[in-house]
Amino acid sequence: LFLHSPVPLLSFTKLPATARSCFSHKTNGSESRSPRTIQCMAAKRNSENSNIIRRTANYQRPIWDYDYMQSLKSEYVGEPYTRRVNKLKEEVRIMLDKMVDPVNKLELIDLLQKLGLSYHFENDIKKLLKSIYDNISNNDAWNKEALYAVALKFRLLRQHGYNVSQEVFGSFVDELGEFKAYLYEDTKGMLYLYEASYLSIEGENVLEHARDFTTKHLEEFVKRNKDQYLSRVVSHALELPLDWQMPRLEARWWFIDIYERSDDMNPTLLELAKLDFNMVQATYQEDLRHILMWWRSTGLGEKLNFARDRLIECFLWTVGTRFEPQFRYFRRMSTRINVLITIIDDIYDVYGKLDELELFTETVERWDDKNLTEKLPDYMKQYFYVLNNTLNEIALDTLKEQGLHIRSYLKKAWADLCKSYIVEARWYYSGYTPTLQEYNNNAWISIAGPVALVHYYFLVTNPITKEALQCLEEYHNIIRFSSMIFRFENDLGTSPDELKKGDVPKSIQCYMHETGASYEGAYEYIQYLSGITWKQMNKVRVAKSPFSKTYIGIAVNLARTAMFFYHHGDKFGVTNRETKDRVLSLLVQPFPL
Ligand code: 0FV
Ligand code: MN
Ligand code: MN
Ligand code: MN
Ligand code: MN
Repeated sequence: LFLHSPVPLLSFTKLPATARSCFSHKTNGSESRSPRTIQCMAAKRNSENSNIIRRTANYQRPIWDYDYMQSLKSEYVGEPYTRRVNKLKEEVRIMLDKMVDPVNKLELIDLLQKLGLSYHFENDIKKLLKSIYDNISNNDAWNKEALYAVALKFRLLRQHGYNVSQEVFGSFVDELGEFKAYLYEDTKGMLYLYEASYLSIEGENVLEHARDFTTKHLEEFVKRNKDQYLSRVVSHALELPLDWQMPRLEARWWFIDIYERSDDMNPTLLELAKLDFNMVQATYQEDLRHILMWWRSTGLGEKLNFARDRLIECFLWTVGTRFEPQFRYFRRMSTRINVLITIIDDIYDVYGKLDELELFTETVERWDDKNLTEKLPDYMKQYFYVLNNTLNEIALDTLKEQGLHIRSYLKKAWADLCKSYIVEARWYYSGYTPTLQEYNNNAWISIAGPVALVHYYFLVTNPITKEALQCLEEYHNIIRFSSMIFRFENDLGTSPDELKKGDVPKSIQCYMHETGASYEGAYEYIQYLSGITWKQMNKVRVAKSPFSKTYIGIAVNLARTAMFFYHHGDKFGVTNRETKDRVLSLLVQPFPL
């Protein structure tokens, strides 16, 4: 299905002049070319061994003017705004307290989540969901409720880590397990059941079945009711279900495009959503100033100009994983990690020669071995120094705050990453195509989810526990599944261009090679594997865990952010289209109040 949100977000042409100036005016040849045509070019480099042929992906230059991005300064900071937000929050809390019917309360919580406001009401929400879960054995009450109410309850409970059973849908299915026919006319029920089905766990047949037929009925509904309000909500959901959406983007979509026009729009909520959005955006602009200062200080932008310079996009990724304003430290540091990952990936996939890559891998494995470090070619040396400094800074912060030495955990994660990269590089240089299984066993590490999530853990966790450290080191299933989804989605979005520039065969190509499937068939199969992995991750989300809700949320959001960046192509490598609009609306432009 290729429905897109019917009302586009702010488009570039409609922006005021000031907003336009945030784009870099520096151009090079690659910008005038179609961004999808990535050409395989041989570049010559003068070095010890002159005339080395290197690949270059000819990536677009950054589209953002970093001076402009660094100068962004929102007016939405300080007393009067905080006071107003607090007053509105109080009103919402009173609203929630006054509600008698638990279903109304759940609808309000759902709305608060969609509008990106639920982080203000965490305790209230926790208490309410706990009391609902504790009363779950009271099946009679569930049996009397409408489909949408049961589906909503089911989804919210699972989203918050409660392992509620699919049996709650028992009263809606007949003896054969078919949903009863009268339900097909209930579009709201169908929609809520559809969204609930994305919280399902492997083997939950009722929900699997529900996903198929709700999709079918909702597609028909959209066809029949093109212009309706509900139909816009439904097509948005069909495009990407709620639980797969990157939260901050979803919030912006809900209050700008949808909630304002809803019949039961509540002005207090709408005002809070908009004001809070602008205030949170102000903290992003502060984050950006820090990150840009760091980036300039590294000198990597000039030195490694063959690699993707995607600072702003890496920050957008970070906002995708934890958007709430209090996670400043996480955002500033994790963006650095994302940037460093992007560069090293290009060194291995594009620019580096095999012997350099072997040397770099060994250097990272041994880390403090000066003999190796000194042998690195200049471009790698500078990168490695920056990497080392960044890790030391994070390790020092944790040492100061918690008295713990975490450097070995960070180094090991980078060693694992580089070892997975070198496996791919060797495959590439020997022209080998692995089986899908062989590829997957390596690719969930080479996507960099594990290395990212190991760092993210330390950036948001205090106190760090022994048990969690153990699970982190073994790459707990929440890390594995999130990374696998990231990998599958990345392959779906990036492998066409990767093949053109010269890269190892990715999952689609391995599967084609192994089974003789067509491109379309293989594409569908990898999509299917991504879907299965979501179900496996859903199981982990509701299991007992050594990790905090904050951290589990980050792992899930990493997969959601991958869904955004790679759904219908590569929005990370190619950023002058949809990604540009999203950066503008989430990071640059306050919502006019
Ligand atoms: C790798 O892209 C890359 F740069 C990513 C995934 C962005 C970094 C962001 C985070 C780690 C959050 P590419 O498609 O080149 O990756 P592969 O693994 O296919 O080379
Ligand atoms: Mn789609
Ligand atoms: Mn790559
Ligand atoms: Mn790679
Ligand atoms: Mn890729």
